[in-house]
Amino acid sequence: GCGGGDDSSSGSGSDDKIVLGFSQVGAESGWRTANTKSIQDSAKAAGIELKFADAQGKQENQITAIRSFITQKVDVIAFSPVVTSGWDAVLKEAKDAGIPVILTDRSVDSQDTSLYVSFLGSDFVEEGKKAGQWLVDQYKGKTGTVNIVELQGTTGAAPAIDRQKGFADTIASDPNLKVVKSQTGDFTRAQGKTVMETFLQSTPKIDVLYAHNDDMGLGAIEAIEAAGKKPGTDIKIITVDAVKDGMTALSEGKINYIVECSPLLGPQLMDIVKQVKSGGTPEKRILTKETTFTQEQAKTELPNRQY
Ligand code: GZL
Repeated sequence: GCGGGDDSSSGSGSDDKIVLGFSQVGAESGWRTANTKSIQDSAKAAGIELKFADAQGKQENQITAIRSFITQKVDVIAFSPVVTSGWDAVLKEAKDAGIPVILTDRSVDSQDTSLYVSFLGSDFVEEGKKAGQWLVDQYKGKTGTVNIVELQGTTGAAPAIDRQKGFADTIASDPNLKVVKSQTGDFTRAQGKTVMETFLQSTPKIDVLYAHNDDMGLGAIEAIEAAGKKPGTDIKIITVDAVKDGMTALSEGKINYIVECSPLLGPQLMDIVKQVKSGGTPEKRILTKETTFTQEQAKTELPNRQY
């Protein structure tokens, strides 16, 4: 609009530029880096002023950032909640301040769903099911126990909770498939390697690794090779994300199957922001499109990967 806005109006002077406050989890993985780039590039392309805060993986930093956005009277707040619980108070403050909130990537366990206008992100239970189904198919008709170790994502994070659930529910159909160890590697390469080292020391026979993201899988590959075993052959590996490094390992036969989880949420997020600002009502739950990749598919797909 022209002229007139009072001096407390948000934005950079002109009061018709939308100001979006975004609180990001951190920079723990290749997926997160790509997600941040998608949000920053899309805001620029959409002419939306982005106030971006990196929480270094700490919930209290996200809460502080959201409170700061409220004080600055941004037009819209969006964030990727590092864990599912503990958000009701700050989301109520945003609601009371009349600032709409959009969840991206990860969800919250708030019972009051009026605390956010929309949740844009993957179905992590579905991702876990896809991972589990591939394993069930691999071992169909075979006998003998299959020892699975699992590298969980960040404790309390929606993708960690849901990927574990979807996988467990699906492999339950084959009593030979057993998760013998399951521990968090916090979605990072470094911790994936460290935890895999302890799995290798404590578990004589490991047949399969299920890692909740590529980065932990890639760290585990380093540990597996250091132990003189062949990743993808001695130990089958399933991961989630399909970032470039993961897809490269898949094409090299070090990973056996990757369930894609798209980080490219920026364009859809900006559409939702504009819709909300123009008085529209976005879908409450917006799913991202994603697929799965085998070793064969990785070879052809790799050149197309944007992240
Ligand atoms: C999933 C996202 C997860 C990725 C990890 O949407 O929250 O967090 O799978 C990232 O790579 O760290």
